[in-house]
Amino acid sequence: MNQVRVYRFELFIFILSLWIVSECFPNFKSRLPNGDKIPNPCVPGQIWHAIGHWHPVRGTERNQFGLDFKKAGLIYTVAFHYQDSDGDGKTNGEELNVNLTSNQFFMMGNPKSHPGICEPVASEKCRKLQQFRCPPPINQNNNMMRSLMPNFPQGNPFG
Ligand SMILES: [Ca+2]
Repeated sequence: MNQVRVYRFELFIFILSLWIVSECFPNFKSRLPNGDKIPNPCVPGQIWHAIGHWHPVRGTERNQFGLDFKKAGLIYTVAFHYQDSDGDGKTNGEELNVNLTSNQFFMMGNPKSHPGICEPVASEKCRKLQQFRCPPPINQNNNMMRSLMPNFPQGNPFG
């Protein structure tokens, strides 16, 4: 019976952690045009979910894009659109693939690059601009993903 309680508690903690992770970023992403499609500069084909941070899924330290967006009041403004947060020579609007016409923003397609991380990451220019190094790719064998998974007791908890 105690094993069932432990199992339920761990299941609750697991669901709670998933909810916290899912609730932290969608609001931030939804405030930016194309914010939910930012390409991962380290792993082609993957999405960088925590756009304003130095890690693709964790709310770690903010990158300059996240700091600038916070300074803009978490609103995609004209000034923020023309800002080059990561210093790579492309404006935030260019990287997000957003045009400004007649005071309206238009998404022109998928984002072209990450507006908070200078790319290509390993280039000499970007290494001078930022201390960023690519984190290990995320997959189910990754330790970070394992740390999010509950440690269920062995055996049948209902047996
Ligand atoms: Ca840029």
